[in-house]
Amino acid sequence: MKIESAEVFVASPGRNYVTLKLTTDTGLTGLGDATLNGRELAVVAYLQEHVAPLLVGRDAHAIEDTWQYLYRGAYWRRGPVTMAAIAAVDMALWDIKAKAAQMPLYQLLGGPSRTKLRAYAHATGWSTGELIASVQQRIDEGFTAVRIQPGVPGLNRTYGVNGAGSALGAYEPAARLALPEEEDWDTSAYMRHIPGVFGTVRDKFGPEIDLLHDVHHRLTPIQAAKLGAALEPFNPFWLEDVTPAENQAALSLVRTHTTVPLAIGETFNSIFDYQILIRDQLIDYVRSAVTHAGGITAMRKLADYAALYQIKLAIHGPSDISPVGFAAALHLDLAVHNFGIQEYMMHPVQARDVFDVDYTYADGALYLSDSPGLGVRYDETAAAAYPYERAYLPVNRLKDGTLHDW
Ligand code: GCO
Ligand code: MG
Repeated sequence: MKIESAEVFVASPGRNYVTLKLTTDTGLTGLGDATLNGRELAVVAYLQEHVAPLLVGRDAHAIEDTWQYLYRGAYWRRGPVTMAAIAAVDMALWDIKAKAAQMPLYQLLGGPSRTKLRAYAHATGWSTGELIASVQQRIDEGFTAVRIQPGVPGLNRTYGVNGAGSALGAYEPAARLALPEEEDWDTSAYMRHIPGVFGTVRDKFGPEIDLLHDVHHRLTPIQAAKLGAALEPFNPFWLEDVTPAENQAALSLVRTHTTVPLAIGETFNSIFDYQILIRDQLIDYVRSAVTHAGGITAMRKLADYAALYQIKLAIHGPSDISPVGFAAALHLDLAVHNFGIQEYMMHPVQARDVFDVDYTYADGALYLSDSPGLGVRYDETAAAAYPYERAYLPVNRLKDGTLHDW
């Protein structure tokens, strides 16, 4: 079975998505997600100019060899653009192989290791009152794990919150502006505010519900250690991205001072980005998206490496991972032994016009169907009605204007 064509689609049903479609000489098609929020067209060009011409004529079944060919053959290794392009090809080839076998993809990854995939949703609100209402709504929807992101007094906007009165789950950070939106940040105000928010939410909802929080790369290691220690009485399920982790060793300082579980890696695109974090057990959850870390082939290897150290998968599942990349995550989640939890931010309603998915949500968990492959179909006609519009993720500045991590 040979690859006959490789087509790249860019559409914006509610937000930008990049989708790769591979077609074989036997008429089978496979889909891959190549969406890199704020840098979509870089991946489009990489695929169209440097990958698609190499794929035509290749054995569609040779997934590992194609992965190695695209990874080592580029010479310039790793990086979010390269690994998103490789991920899209990899997902599409696994989709094709599973369709050829007439099996859902998870069956080719070892079969089901569980009956359902526990999911967490985002609760958000500028005020603690709004946040409480948002948590209640997620509980009413059946979630038993909720990420809580409040506004910070004195700031105009902050990560995870659209601002007062925004619709639940409407948080879309990428704005279609000529330049990235500039948000403001105040670490001291944030550090003073968060423990009280956790206390109020715990008082309201009790000890059962799992509460997650995303620090979004904004603290120094010692500040992260201090926050972790301060939140221990409220038993967080995890603190995510407590500090920028290119310097993986920085997490050892955090680890020394707090037992709060740590989740890292949504901006990572290679197993090597995790090597010290996993080897030294500095984290508890691996966060990369299948779309950003080289696809199913790479994520499976990462999952198995993490499993040696009792570290679990918590694959990145925001609205800017397309339903194709999200479905790929679910197939991996179902098959691996060390599944932790699946982020489920949901997609814009318009995305349903373009992506027809077979996965479902019910009572706090996600479920896959037995349809062959990834279980996602892409409507190219519908996609054409949503043309790409450039959108940037925000940047962040401190009160004195210093650029800070967003
Ligand atoms: C998360 C992430 C997202 C990112 C977004 C960037 O935990 O889901 O932090 O909210 O900010 O994916 O494009
Ligand atoms: Mg995050």
